[in-house]
Amino acid sequence: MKHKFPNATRVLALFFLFLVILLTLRCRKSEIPGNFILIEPDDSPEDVVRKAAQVVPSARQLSWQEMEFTGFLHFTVNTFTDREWGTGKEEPALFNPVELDARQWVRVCKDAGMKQLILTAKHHDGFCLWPSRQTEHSVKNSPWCDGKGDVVREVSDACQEAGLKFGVYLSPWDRHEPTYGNSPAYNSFFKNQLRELLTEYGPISEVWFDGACGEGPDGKRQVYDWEGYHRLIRRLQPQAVIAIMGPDVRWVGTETGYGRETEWSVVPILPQEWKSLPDDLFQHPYSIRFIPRGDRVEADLGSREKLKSATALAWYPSEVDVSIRPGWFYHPSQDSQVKTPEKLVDIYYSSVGRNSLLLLNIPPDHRGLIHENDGKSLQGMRTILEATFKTNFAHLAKTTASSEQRNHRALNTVDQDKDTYWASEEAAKSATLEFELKEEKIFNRALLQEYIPKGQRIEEFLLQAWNGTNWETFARGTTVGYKRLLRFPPVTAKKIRLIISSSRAAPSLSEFGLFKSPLTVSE
Ligand code: FUL
Ligand code: CA
Repeated sequence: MKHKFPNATRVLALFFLFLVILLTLRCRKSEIPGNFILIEPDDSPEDVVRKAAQVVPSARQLSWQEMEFTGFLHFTVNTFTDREWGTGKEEPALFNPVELDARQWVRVCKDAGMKQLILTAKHHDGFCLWPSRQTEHSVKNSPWCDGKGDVVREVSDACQEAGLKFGVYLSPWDRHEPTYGNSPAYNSFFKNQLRELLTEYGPISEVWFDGACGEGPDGKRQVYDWEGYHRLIRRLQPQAVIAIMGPDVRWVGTETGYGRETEWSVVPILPQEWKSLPDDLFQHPYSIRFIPRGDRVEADLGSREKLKSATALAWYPSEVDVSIRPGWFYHPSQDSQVKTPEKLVDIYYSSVGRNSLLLLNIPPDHRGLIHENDGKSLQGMRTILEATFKTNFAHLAKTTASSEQRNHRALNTVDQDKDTYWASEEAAKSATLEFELKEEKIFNRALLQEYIPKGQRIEEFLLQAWNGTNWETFARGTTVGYKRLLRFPPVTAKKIRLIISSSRAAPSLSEFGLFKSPLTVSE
């Protein structure tokens, strides 16, 4: 009798606990924001747009995006043979960068503002910049450091010392390896190489896979085990993004340095590109494995029109890869064709300023140093960008919005902290923000940043200045995303307003800025 009451309470408590667990499990898939979402056959076009606005970056995608500007280092036997693609028949003895100084590479790139370096550990010719145990075709059979050198080690150590992240490019296409074309044997060879890189060089933040798949000996075709490669990376370096032939980072579609004016980070995924898996190693929070097939090069990837026929959507942000020289590898004949600081700045606005990450290639020369001309151009680029962005005239401007949420006030857009943001009321699909500067200023650049941990929403906006009688439009744009930079002829004003005329869901903005560039050109 004595225990009856407590027992009943216990049963009741257990029942409620069970109910809570059940409800949490039921809600999980629809309520946890993730970077992949399925479109159901009965979803209306409005449902699809609403769903697109719910897709958010994974933690690894977010920290990748926040780097903004990173570097590529193309270096191998090609540097000594003056080629872009090696044949695989090069003698390792060719590789002898007698003055190699990875700290110089890192210094030059860090001074330019880069936050990560990706090294070609193995390009298509198969020569390994580290003493791989899987092949003899590597630095260990070169005269450099008497065969005891390791370029991957030098660069990863130098990056770690300088506080830069480190990534690897490992070409699946291998023109040297005899097993290439014998799919199972080569896949296991490739995974063993990948395992060496992922376990012996500290943290790896990006793995860059090119999709090239040339013929093997006797015309045999190699079938890559992408799922196996991805699985290995997720297990050994879970924080690393897998780029291009991977689910985290998308190739922008050109090698010119110019991204799309309208760049959606949420794009449709084809039915043959994804499947459900019993674990969630790949795509949070659904157990989805997504392997891109082919390049996405069209001008429009993610508009409402494109969403209409989608069966699944993923957060799949774009990376703009481009070389500072015409070639990816160093060629002495191109010493006078290094891109100018102005050209690099133009590329910066057209990549970082268009919701992409800039991956700029700086190929070390045959001495094993970054050439003086490349260093000079990078310095010049840095000087212009620093001069432009050092003073934000909108900082602490008096800011009002057509609507705002209590914890996400309009003034959060001018506090120079990208982690605080303004959010309009939930039902809004458009909004106006007004900024009153402390005094009249002349500016020719503007910055907008959406708060992407809540998704990408803005579809169209314009910027206006008060001329004493009217609001005059001086700039307009479509998507914003992580970062949008605009260039326009100088405007003199004290009051500026941003009209977000179309948005997929309640618009939000983490930062707004107005700047004056010393460059006279507006392009
Ligand atoms: C391409 C390669 O074929 C080039 O040589 C270079 O590595 C570039 C970044 O990717 O597809
Ligand atoms: Ca802010």
